[in-house]
Amino acid sequence: MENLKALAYELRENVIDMIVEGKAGHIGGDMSVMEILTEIYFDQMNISPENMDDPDRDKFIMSKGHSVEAYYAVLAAKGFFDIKDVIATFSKFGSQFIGHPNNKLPGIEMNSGSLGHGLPVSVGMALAGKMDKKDYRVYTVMGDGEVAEGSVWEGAMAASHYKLDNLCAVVDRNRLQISGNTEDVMAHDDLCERWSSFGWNVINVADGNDIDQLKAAFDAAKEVKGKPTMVIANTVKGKGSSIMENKANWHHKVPNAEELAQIKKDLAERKEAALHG
Ligand SMILES: Cc1ncc(C[n+]2csc(CCOP(=O)(O)OP(=O)(O)O)c2C)c(N)n1
Ligand SMILES: [Mg+2]
Repeated sequence: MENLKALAYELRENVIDMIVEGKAGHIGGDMSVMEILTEIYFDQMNISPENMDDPDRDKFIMSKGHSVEAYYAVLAAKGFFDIKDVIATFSKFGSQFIGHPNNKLPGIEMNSGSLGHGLPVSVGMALAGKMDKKDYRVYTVMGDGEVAEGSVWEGAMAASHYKLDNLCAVVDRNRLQISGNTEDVMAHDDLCERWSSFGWNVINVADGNDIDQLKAAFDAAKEVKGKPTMVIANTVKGKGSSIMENKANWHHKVPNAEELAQIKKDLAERKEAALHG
């Protein structure tokens, strides 16, 4: 599907099916991150099942690993595995599609889910790329609750110290984490200033669920020399259905029959609007 806006809604439908079938899932963060992953995988990165052994291909780390359902949907759409297998087995005993990313699956570079580790590992990969004189880029996506982890800031320091302009990190700035509003749990509303004071080029994306705005940010990041780029993507947790949007209790939740009907209807309408808008 060439229309990435519509694709992001179709992938959300896959996520809902996974979560309902598997009776588990971090639904809110899956919904907020979908355009970020779609734009990175379908427009920015040089990566496919065919080129995984190419030392020059781009690399991606899903640091907010609890949003694995969104990650599975995107990887399946890229051809790494069959979405039917994911939906049928997600989170079930014996399934390879477990509740956090694991690197035994094709396309997945790093086990994640313990928050705060994706950026430091991405820094290592980007530094290795510089040392080996490779042209690949490294992308990673963190949650806005996740950036309270101390290891994130060690990675931030190292990335600017080593001038890693081949590294592009994203914060899925949905303003909610597991227990509520990020500003109540660990305030960081000056997120842009913090990252720029750590020596990063910072791009604030006003609507982080807008493919066009994300594209402009990632395209601009590629032109920046001597600094890593942080894309702060201002998203909506639960994006796609008003019953989930901006609601902390949808961080991890399985919709009941009534909620499911509403979510499916809303997603289908938004997909239709994206197709014809
Ligand atoms: C080190 C660590 N501490 C705690 C958790 C439990 N946990 C899972 S998701 C989550 C909230 C994350 O919030 P955020 O980063 O904002 O993610 P999003 O809103 O995108 O779902 C927490 C605390 C974890 N996975 N890892
Ligand atoms: Mg969050």
